[in-house]
Amino acid sequence: MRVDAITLFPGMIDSPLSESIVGRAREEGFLELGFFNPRDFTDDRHRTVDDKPYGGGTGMVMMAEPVYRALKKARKRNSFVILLTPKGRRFDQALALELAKKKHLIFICGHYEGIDERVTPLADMELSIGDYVLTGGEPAAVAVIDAVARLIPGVLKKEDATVNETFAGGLLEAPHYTRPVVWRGNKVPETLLSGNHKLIAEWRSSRAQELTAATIRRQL
Ligand code: 6GU
Repeated sequence: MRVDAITLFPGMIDSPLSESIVGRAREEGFLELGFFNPRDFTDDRHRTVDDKPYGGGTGMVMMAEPVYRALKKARKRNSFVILLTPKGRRFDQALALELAKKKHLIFICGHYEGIDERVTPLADMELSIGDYVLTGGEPAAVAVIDAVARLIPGVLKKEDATVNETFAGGLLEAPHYTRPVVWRGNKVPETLLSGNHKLIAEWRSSRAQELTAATIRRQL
């Protein structure tokens, strides 16, 4: 899959997505990540990308034209364009699965008070990662790209891929434990030490169901 981000601060996305599983997915060619900086699509000596809001008010607004030109450069025939904004549709696992089917995603990241409203129609979807306000779309792009990248076939090991189907089925996972058996007086559940694979599978299934029910109750 190819992903491009239109951002004034490419390092905010490139750096976190160079580590761990997604970093390896990029090295191995499962994910190609590119950047287009609106500042590179300006004509004036100061490379201006923002200006004061019409009607007054605090903060600055990103100008439409540099974003438009960057998008024009990034766009291919099969691109799906996502505008990151706190007023967008809430991101979830079901949408991650949909986005993982796309050949090319383009994320437009606003910064400051946002982007001139007239760029909104250029996007196929407005997306938010939750009901709080970030300094810009970049940390949201990181979260969305991470969630999508791990669903690309081959990115996770075979073992993990099944786990992932479980989550797609709407369940959270049972808790995990590793060595030592007793840590600061706290023992690993007996069933996990039993060596009885059928019993362990049943234990994990019921803990997953309890955890999912408790999480849904908490969110209501
Ligand atoms: Cl996509 N952008 C900003 N600036 N804040 C957010 C967000 C996006 N999603 C949640 N908060």
